[in-house]
Amino acid sequence: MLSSGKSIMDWSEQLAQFSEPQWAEKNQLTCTYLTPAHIKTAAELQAIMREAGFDEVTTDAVGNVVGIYRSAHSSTDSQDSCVPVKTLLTGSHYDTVRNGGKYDGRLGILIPVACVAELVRQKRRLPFDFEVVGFSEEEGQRFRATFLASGALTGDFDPTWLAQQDADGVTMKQAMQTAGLSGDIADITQLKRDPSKYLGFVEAHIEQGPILCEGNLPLGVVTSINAGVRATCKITGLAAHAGTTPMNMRQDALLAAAEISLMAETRARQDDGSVATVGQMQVPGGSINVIPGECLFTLDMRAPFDHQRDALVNDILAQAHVIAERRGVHFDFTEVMRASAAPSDPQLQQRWERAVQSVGQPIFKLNSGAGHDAMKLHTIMPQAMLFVRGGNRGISHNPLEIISAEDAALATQAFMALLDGFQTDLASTK
Ligand code: HGY
Ligand code: MN
Ligand code: MN
Repeated sequence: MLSSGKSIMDWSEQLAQFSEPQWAEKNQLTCTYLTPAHIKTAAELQAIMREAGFDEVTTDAVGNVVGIYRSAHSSTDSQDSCVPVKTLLTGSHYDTVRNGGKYDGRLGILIPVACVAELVRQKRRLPFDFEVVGFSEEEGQRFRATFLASGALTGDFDPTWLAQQDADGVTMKQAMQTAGLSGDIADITQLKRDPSKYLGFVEAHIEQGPILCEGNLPLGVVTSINAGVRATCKITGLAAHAGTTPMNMRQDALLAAAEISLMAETRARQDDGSVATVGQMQVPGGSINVIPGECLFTLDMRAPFDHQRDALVNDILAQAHVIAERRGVHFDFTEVMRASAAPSDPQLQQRWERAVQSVGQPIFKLNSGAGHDAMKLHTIMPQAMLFVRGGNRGISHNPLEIISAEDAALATQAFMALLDGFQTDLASTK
C-alpha cells in the first residue's frame, strides 16, 4: 500500500502540470473553471482513472470527471445483476485558487482512485458501486458561483449562473460551450442524484490548517464544517484631486473600505472560531494622484455555527453602513455564497473513526474551518470527512501546501478500511 502514496504524489504532479499561462510562467498553479488548463487537467484525471481500472469514466455537463467502479452485483462479470445495489459517493474538487497548492481538493479524488487501483489489483469487487467524482468547480474563482459542481449533483445549480461573466466578459455558458459542454440547463439539472440510491458521501481532504501538523497526527476525523458567507462589496465615494482636496472634504472610497476591513477583523476576533477575510481589493481605474472614487472588495465570513456566522455578518454589515455614512460614501454588499454549517453524519463519522483506528492511528476529531464539497452533498445525503495532515504547518491556498507520500498511503489504507467496514456490514445484513 505504500506504493499508493507514491502513486498519489506522482498523479498530483501530473495534474499540477496544467496551469494558466500568467501563473505557469512563474511556475505557479492556477486552474480555474473551464480554462484550457482546467480542461487539460480534466483529461489527465480521466486518463488516471482509466489507468486505475474504473469501469466507467465520463465527464458530465458541468465538467465533473466521474469514475464508477461497479459492485460485485452490477459489474459486467456478474450474474446476479438483479440485486439492488447502492452507491457510495466520494470525491473532491480539481479546480484551484490562484497560485494555489497541488493537494487542495485533488488529494480527495486521488485517494479513492488509489483505492480502486488496489481493488483492481486484488481482483476484488465491493457489494456497492463506488462513484468517485472530480468536482470541476468549488473555489468560486473565475465565476462567483461557488460549489457549482457539487451543487449540480444536489439539484442546486442556479440557471442564472450561466449568464455570469468572468473578468474578460465571457459568460459561464460560453465557457462551457468552448469546453465542449452544451451549457444547457436541461443537461445540468439531469445531474441531480437520487439520495435514496446512495450510502452517503465521504470526502478525504488536506486539513488546510496547523492542528494535525502541530499534533504530530497524520489523520483527523471531521466533526463539522464551518458555516460561511461570501460577498462582493462596492464603496462609491468621489474621485477628486489628491493635491487640492483638504483632508476634511474627502469621500475616499478606499479608506472607507480599509476601515471596514479593519473593523471586520476586530469583530471576528471577538468570537471563538469566527473568521473574516478581505481577500481582494481594487480601485478600478485608479491613479496615483486621484482620491479613489470607487473601491471593490470581497468579504469572506465564517463561524462554527449558523447563528454565530449570522451575528458576525449582521454586525459587520451594520458597522460598515455606519462607517460609510460617516465618511459620506455609499456601501453596496452583494452576497454571493451562503453555506450552513455541516455536522458530520454520526454513523459515517464513526466509520471514519474505526477506519483511522484500524490503521493504528489515534482518533483525533476536529472541525473544518475550510469549506468543502461535502457541505453541499450534506444537503441531500449523510456525509463525513477524513482530514490528512498538511506539512509546512498545514499552510494551504499557497504553493507551500505539502503532504507526504507516507500520509497519503496511510489515508488510502484508512479509506480502504472504511470500504471494508461497509462490505462487512452489508454482508451481515443479508
Ligand atoms: O474557501 C474554502 O474554504 C475552500 O477552500 N473552498
Ligand atoms: Mn480551497
Ligand atoms: Mn478544497
